Amino acid sequence: MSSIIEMFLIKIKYLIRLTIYNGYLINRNMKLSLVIPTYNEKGNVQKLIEKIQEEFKENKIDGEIIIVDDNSPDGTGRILENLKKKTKNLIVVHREGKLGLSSAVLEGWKMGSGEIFGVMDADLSHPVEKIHELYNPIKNGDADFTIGSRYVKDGKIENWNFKRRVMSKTATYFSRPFTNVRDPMSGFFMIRKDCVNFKDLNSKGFKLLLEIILKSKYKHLKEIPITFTDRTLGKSKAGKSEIIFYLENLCGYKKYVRRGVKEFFKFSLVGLIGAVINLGVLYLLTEYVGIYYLFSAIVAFVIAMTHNFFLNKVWTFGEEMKSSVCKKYIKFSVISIFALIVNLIFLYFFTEIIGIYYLISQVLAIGISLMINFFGNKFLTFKK
Ligand SMILES: Nc1nc2c(ncn2[C@@H]2O[C@H](COP(=O)(O)OP(=O)(O)O)[C@@H](O)[C@H]2O)c(=O)[nH]1
Ligand SMILES: [Mg+2]
Repeated sequence: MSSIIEMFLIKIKYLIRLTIYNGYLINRNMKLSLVIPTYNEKGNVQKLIEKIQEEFKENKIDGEIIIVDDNSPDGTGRILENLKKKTKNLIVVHREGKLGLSSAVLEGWKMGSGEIFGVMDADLSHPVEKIHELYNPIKNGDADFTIGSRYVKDGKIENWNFKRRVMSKTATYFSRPFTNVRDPMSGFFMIRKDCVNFKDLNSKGFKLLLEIILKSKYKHLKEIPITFTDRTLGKSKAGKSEIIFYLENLCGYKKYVRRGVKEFFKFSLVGLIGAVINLGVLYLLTEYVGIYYLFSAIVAFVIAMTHNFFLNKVWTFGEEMKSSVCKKYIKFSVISIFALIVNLIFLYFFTEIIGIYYLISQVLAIGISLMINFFGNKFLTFKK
């Protein structure tokens, strides 16, 4: 009886909290502080600001535009000062020199008085008419982080040359160990201010979004498809130093590597040690104990597999040493033997049917059986 009352009270509390929380999010017209970093964008800023104002008006967005200019030699700063006189929701921050895109965005946000922080490029590459699609889900409480994404369904890139496409895709692949966000390289995103952990952000160069994805406290992230169009005026500032900054940033993200990726590396390492044990035992039993080599091979396989099982249980998947050993050991053995059979089938197929040199075939076959072994054991033997 008391547990029914307890459940009832928990439900009531939950409903009250939900009403207060949603009421707070939906009824208030949340203000947007949209930061735009500029460096030599004199041909673009005026048109961009006009388009943003239209978008704000059409969609009833309470928004301010914060432009952070790094003393652009082309005079962007002067144009902005003139525009400021006519535009009441425009804030212009002048910095003394080219200090980088990420730091410009962070400095702009510090000036913002909104509850939602946003960022977009000045060169009209990001579709201004999508601002409300990023803003509304946060305002309505359906998301606390939205990203204008080129790499989700219906997202596109127009007019980028082959080199730019390859560079962007490669940078995105490098981010995969850390996040499953499809476009963590985007420069067009919005986030609820209270999710951002300012003191932890120290990204250098262009790629602030990835750092925010890794270091912020958010629950619902949404990627909104956008069409990114290459600039028609001015030049890109993305250069070699941005690549170096990006790699430097990645080196600092070690502790943010996704659990599945860590598990895969540990599992592979355990397999490698297991292979050495297998060969060692085979050699010792055959040469020193004098057992027939095919029997030694069976004993070696069982010893290596047992080693792999316990090390994976405790180290790779973080389980207690003694919990349900028997059942799991049987599952692990079945999957390992199945993976071994698949390995042999592919070794035969690649060597005999396709005609690949047998050692190269074996490398490919090991790759396939490793996948079967890892995913089979992760989801069947050691599932959480
Ligand atoms: N304030 C500031 N803005 C920058 C800097 N580097 C680039 N930007 C701006 O950041 C945005 C993206 O830069 P862009 O050159 O278009 O990069 P791309 O789109 O990757 O080719 C544009 O609005 C640039 O004007 C910088 O060092 N400081
Ligand atoms: Mg650009």
